[in-house]
Amino acid sequence: MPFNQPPPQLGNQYEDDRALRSLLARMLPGEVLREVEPRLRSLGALAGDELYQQQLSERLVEPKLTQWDAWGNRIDRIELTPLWQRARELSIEYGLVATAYERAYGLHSRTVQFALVHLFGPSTDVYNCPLAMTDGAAKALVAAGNGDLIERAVPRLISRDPAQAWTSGQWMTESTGGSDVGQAETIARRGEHGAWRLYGRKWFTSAATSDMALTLARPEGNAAGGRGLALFYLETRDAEGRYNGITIHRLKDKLGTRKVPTGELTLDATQAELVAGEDEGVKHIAPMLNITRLWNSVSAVAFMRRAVALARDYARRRVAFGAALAQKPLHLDTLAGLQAETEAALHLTFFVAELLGKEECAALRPDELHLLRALTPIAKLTTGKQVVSVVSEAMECFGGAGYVEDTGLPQLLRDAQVLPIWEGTTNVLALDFLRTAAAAQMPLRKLIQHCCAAVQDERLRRAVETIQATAQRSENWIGNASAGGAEQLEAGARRYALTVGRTVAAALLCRHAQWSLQHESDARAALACRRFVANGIDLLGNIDLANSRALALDERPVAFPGASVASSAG
Ligand code: MFK
Repeated sequence: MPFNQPPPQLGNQYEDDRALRSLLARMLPGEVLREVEPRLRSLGALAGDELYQQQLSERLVEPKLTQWDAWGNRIDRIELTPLWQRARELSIEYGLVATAYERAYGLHSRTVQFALVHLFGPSTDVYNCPLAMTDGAAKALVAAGNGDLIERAVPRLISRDPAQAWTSGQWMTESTGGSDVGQAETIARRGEHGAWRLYGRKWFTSAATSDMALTLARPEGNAAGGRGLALFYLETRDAEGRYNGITIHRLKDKLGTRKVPTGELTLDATQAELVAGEDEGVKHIAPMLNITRLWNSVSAVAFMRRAVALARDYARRRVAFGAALAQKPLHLDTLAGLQAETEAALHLTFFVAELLGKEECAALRPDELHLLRALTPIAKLTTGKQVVSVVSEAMECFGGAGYVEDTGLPQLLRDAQVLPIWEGTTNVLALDFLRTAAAAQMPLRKLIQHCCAAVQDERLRRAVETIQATAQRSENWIGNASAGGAEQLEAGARRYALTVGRTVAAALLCRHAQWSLQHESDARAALACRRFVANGIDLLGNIDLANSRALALDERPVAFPGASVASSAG
């Protein structure tokens, strides 16, 4: 018999996730946890078995766009993969969007929702994408206070009835770009009886199969830029099922998220309704962006968790150089670093989810509101960077097998790679964080102090000292950079934002570690905290824009000062 390597296997993805279960045990009141655990357990079982197997067996199946029928009629029919069809049913049954709006668990509803999403995501081929936008659309419509649209669309977006439930698209990106949305070229014209019609090309529409979409367009005569755009609501089909002036040209040929039917489409006299006034569209769509950004963070954590679960299982099975990988010191050190990154990301993300849940129950203090605004982009950009590096490293834990398509492992890396890109790239979000940094500085300082003060265990003292020192360095940096001018501030924004993200994540993990030592007699979160801090949380370094320009553009530097060459961060 030739030697065959054993494939990795997954167990119940709730029961096996010690870090998630410990977090929920601290965050949720006992009666809430008791009520939701059967659902978490059953979704965890599906995710680790049936859905995962279906995912592997459908590896090569992709959504299909058929533009014409046999008789020459333009139909633009998109067929979803079978797993996506199953994911739709399950998302409705498990209330992956509904849970947040039903508020059955009061201010803990978001925590419960995102625990479900965390289990569901990695086994459903990025069906999180339409769910995130559906949640975001409900949030934006409610925030805009448009009674008609709230009545018409929100009950469908949050429905638990498959016959009623809708998903929404978020159609922002045009060929002018996905970041500087203010350049959008879609025009809105008011027709007879004051009805609006849209004309333009949307270049990256996920997912093109949605029942409705929120989109940006410029009412004719409005000023250029983001403020001249208005936020519109449209339904993709009329009562007879015909497209509402929408032509789908093709599905995007993407590196990953290949099961997501992302379309390029044209709007031609598409009927639409204003959501909230005739301008300030970017501002009105921001509540949607903040929700999708949090979904992005949860998806990043979930992908990390999946990659580590597979690599851990494999380490116990795979024998090389005379022993299982799980016995090899260097392999253990590698896996430990990945687990620590995953746990820190989990605590950062679910802290934001907890703040959101409180905000929706009017239970947030004003300083926490600033935290929610600031930590939403911070969690997204921090976890977006972590997930690519963790999943890539986890692939390496399989050696060549991790690089082979029919193991299903490469898809994980390709899908993870979208997370730092869509919903605001790392740099765009770092700049978004800067908008909020002044108001958030004091609340962030208080949060870190509060977390550190909760830690009494001596074994965590050095980690706490590093967290406090890094937080102080960040404050010094932003103070100096603000005084140094706009260019200096912008040049360091990414390093600053990532340092804040990693510092807050470490502080939250440390606080949880103390709780877990006391209430669960479990030192694993403490080990994760120490390891995460040792992985490095300070990415500030010295920033010298002139040197960066010389390096970035490969030009001879005007000067070659010593200090910036000694920069400590990469
Ligand atoms: C698993 C999860 C999956 C999710 C799947 C989704 C798939 C969809 C694929 C996509 O659509 S990807 C494209 C996503 N595009 C983005 O995320 C846009 C990225 N760019 C930004 O976020 C820019 O910062 C932004 C477009 C918002 C900048 O535009 P502007 O026109 O320069 O806006 P400006 O002037 O900075 O802000 C206008 C107002 O909005 C300001 O308020 P005020 O008028 O009161 O000053 C801002 O404070 C406010 N604002 C902007 N961003 C905000 C916000 N308010 C709250 N939260 C925010 N995030």
